[in-house]
Amino acid sequence: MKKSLSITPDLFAGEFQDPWIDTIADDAVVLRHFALEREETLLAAIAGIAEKAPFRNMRTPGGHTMSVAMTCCGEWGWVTDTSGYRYQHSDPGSGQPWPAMPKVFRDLAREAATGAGYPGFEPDACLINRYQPGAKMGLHQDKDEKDFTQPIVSVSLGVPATFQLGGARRRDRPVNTTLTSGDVVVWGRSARMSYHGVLRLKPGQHPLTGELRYNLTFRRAR
Ligand code: MD3
Ligand code: FE
Repeated sequence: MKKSLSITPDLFAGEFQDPWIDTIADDAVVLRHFALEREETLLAAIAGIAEKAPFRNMRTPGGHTMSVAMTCCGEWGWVTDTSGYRYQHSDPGSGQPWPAMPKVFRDLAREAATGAGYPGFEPDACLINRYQPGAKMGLHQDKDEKDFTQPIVSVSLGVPATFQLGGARRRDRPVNTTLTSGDVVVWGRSARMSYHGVLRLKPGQHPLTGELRYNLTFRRAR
């Protein structure tokens, strides 16, 4: 198609930014599309990890089975069973150490943390959550880590989800934000202990994950 003049790019020059930053609360930012160019690489790495440490629906201390399936990589993996929540070196399913954290994971977590104002973040734990349609995560705090001055980095892949961010108290009214594939959330300091959760995953399709959503959560456990 021939165009005599192309004014649109000039009109909008400098106005489209990809990625861009949304602040969702004090000390909590979403780096929109930050991981978009790494989606396929990240998903291939998840598949490799799941071959060695399959996704499982773990039990909570209260005796429920989580609707989100999980696996881990890195030095420490987060697990739950009827005796409680904890970090451990080995996969309870196999007794084997968790698979190593791939360089693409480590690099992404460090770059995102740096971009959000936390240079030098070196995660020693990566929890990989897998949501099927209908899966959800109720409001909770991440408090099984040792050093709450360390930030947390979370990467969304696949079908979009509604993320709820509350405050320091469970009763603080949460604000909702949609996290789409490639979005990276970084939170620390005053937001580190905020309640948060994920609403029931709505049926959807993503070209690379089908009906599924994955979330990588990078933390410093020890
Ligand atoms: C907290 N996973 O595994 S954390 C978890 O989508 C967990 O699977 C979520 O919560 C998931 O423990 C992603 C996302 C998040 C984002 C912003 C926050 C947690 C936050 C801001 C403040 C506090
Ligand atoms: Fe959490």
